Parts: sequence; C-alpha cells; structure tokens
Amino acid sequence: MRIFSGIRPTGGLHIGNYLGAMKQWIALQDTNECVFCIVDLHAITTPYDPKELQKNILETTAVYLAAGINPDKSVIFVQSTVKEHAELAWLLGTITPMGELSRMTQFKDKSKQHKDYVNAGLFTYPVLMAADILLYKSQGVPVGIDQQQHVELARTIAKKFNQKFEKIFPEPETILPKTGAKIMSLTDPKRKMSKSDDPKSCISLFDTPEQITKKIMSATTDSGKDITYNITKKPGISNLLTIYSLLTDRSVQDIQKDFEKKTYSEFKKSLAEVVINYLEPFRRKQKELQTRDVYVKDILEKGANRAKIIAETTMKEVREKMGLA
Ligand code: AQP
Repeated sequence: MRIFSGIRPTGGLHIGNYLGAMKQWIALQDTNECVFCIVDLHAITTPYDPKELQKNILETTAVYLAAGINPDKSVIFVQSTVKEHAELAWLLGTITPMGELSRMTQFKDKSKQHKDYVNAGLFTYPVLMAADILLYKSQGVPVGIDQQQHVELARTIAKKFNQKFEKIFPEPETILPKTGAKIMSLTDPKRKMSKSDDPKSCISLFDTPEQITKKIMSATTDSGKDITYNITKKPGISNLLTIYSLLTDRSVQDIQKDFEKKTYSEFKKSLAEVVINYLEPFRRKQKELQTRDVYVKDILEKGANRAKIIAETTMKEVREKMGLA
C-alpha cells in the first residue's frame, strides 16, 4: 500500500502525536511504501512566528528520525518544497462543496481557540490535506482520531473527482491505532492532548525525567481511590492507564491488578518511571541529531526529490483530465 501522513511543525511533539500517529508509521514502513511529510503549509493556518518556522521544521524532522522513521525506507520531506501540493489543493477546491467544509469540527474548534486568526486557509485546510493524500495516490492514512473526519472528506473528494473527470484516485482509508487514537490532556482529561495547549497538559517526547515526573504527579485525577478504567466516571485515571498500557504493551486489566490496593500517587510514580524509560532513547537520539543539521537537511532534500517524481506525474494526469493541458 502507498501510505501518507504528516505532522504540523507547530512545536514540540507529544506522546499523543506519537501514540496516535507515529507509532503506526514506524510499523507500517516495513511493509508499505510510506510518504511522511512535515506539513508547514498547514502550520501557518494558526498563529505562528515566521522566525521560528524553519527551526520547528528541522526539529520535527529530528523527531521523525529519533522516533524511528527510516529515511532509507520512507520518503521524508517538507510540504512546501513540493509545489504540487498547493496546485492540487486549488484544483480540488473547485469540486469541494462548501457544505462539507462547514461541517469540519477542527475548523470550529480552532476558530474558537484563535478568534483573531480565522482565515480562509484554516477553512480550506481539509482540501489541502486531501491534496497531500491524493497527490501520492495514497491508499492508507495513519492518523489520530481527530483527523479521521478530514480523511473521510479526502475520500469524498477523490470519489467526486473520479466521477466528474476520470477514475485516477484510490479512495484513501483512515488507519487508526486500536488504542491511543485520542490521548487526553493531563490537566483536562476531557480534552485532547495538543501541542499548542499549556505545556503542563502534555508530555513532550523530549521532556526531561524531572519534567515528566512533575507533569504526571500533578495530572488531574478523579474523585475516589480506585485505579480502574472507566472513561466516563474516571477520565483522568483511564487516560493514564491507556498511556501505561501502550508504553508497556500490557493490558489495562493486568495493570489494574498490579495497583489494586495502591494509591494514585504510587500508580503515578510507576507511570512516570515507565514514561521516562520509554522516552530515554528518543532523548538520546535527538541530542545526537541536534548537532547534525546538514544531515537532516540532506534527508529532506533527497525526500523532496523522491516526492516530486510522484507528485509531478499525478499533476500531469490531473491537468489533462481537468482539461488544463
Ligand atoms: N491527543 C492525541 N492523541 C492521539 N493522536 C493525536 N494526534 C494529535 N493529537 C493527538 C495525531 O497526531 C498527528 C499530528 O497532528 P498535527 O500536528 O497535524 O495536528 P493536530 O492533530 O492538531 O495535533 P496537535 O498536537 O493538537 O497540534 P496543534 O496543537 O498544533 O493543533 C495527527 O495524526 C493527529 O491525529
């Protein structure tokens, strides 16, 4: 299968991004043709500092590499360096119904979050995301649950294009992890963990052991004492149990048994240890990569060259089918 996915270079990546999206990418790259993008054109739809963007792009690339994306197996590149993304987005915009875009929950959430920054780019974000996916004729899109609605719209757009012009696009499928598709905020377990949220609410992949311990020990828990999974009555503890289970590859039931007569504090201490140990190799690799900008830039350049070959071929076909060539 051809696989496509991307992450916005909007700040330090957190374990939600890792467990929801990247962990799947790493597993998929062994048996599929994978294209992983740093989606800078999406990053500029919410407030950002132009002086920081290039730094964030390199940092996000370093995260991809530190987490285990292998540039010999997967194509890694920056979205804006392949111009066809923007061109295809414009063309697909002409067949995307306004009604479909108006339903998108991410637009509603982000326009509430950034009241002074509600721009047309934020509204048409899902069309650019459809272009990202369809440009590579991708069949699978591994993402967290918050992006599922956008992948479904990409399917709708692919279908519309195929019906109106000629069938050239596969209809992409969302690939969700069995668990971890929505890791919740540590400070408000009813909300999704987000990089643009308060740093206390998320565990960054490169937090120091001290920061991890502090954040987990002060994570919002629920009334009562039992360490049991109950998403409606105990969203805080349930979220921590999910993280524990995913990082240790043990079932939630097993972990609950271990902590049957223990306190929240004992459970949190143990979880902090699990997270620190799990993320230790990430921190080590990232430190190495911090001094290797030339190597990271070279990977991006080679990745962009590989991506362009596919992108140019698709665009030639699209232009022809739409009567533009
Ligand atoms: N909390 C989460 N749990 C599971 N998966 C998540 N993802 C994001 N948050 C969680 C998945 O990570 C990938 C990259 O997301 P993105 O950077 O493109 O944008 P996002 O979904 O808006 O992520 P954030 O962290 O909330 O970033 P900001 O704050 O910049 O908007 C996607 O596959 C996403 O599903």
